[in-house]
Amino acid sequence: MGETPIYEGQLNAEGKRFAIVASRYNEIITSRLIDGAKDCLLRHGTEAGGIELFRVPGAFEIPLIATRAAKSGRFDAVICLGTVIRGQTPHFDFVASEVGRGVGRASNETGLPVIFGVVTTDTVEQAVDRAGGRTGNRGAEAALAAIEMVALLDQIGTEE
Ligand code: INI
Repeated sequence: MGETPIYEGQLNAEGKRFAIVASRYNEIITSRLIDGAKDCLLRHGTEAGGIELFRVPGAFEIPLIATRAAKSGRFDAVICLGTVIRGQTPHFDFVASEVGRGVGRASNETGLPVIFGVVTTDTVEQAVDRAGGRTGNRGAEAALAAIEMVALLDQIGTEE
C-alpha cells in the first residue's frame, strides 16, 4: 500500500492579503486582538500593505462586512475579531450566536477562509486573559488559522 498523502498548510504568509474585520465594542480588549493578529501576520511574512482593517460598530455587524470583503476578490482570507461579554449584555446569547453563525456562513458561501476570532466570555477578566493575558491572544490564533487555511487551500488547487 502506498503512502497516504497528507496536506497541511505551511505557516508562510508571504504575498498573501488579509482583511481584518473588527468591532469597536469593548475596544480596550478588541484593540489587543487586532494588534495580536497584525503582529502574527507580519511575523509570518505578510507585507504591511497586505493587511487592511475594517471597523464595525459591534460583533453583530461583523458578518455583513466579512462577507463583502470575502466576495471582493481582494483578499486571501478574512479575520473576524470582536469581544462579547455576557456580564455586560442581556442579549449576549443572541449577539454571540449570530456572529458565530454569520461568520461560518460567510466562509462557506464565499469559499474563502473567514476566521472566527471573536472572544465570548462571562467576565471582562476572562476576556483580558484571551487578549494577550494569561491564555494567549485569540487575535494571533485567528491570524495563524487564516494563514494555515490559505496555504491548505493553495495545496488543494482550484475549484472546477
Ligand atoms: N457588541 C459586541 O461586540 N460586544 C458586546 O459585548 C455587545 N453588548 O454588550 O451588547 C455588543 N452589542 C452591540 C451589537 O453587536 C450591535 O452592534 C448592536 O446591537 C447594533 O446592531
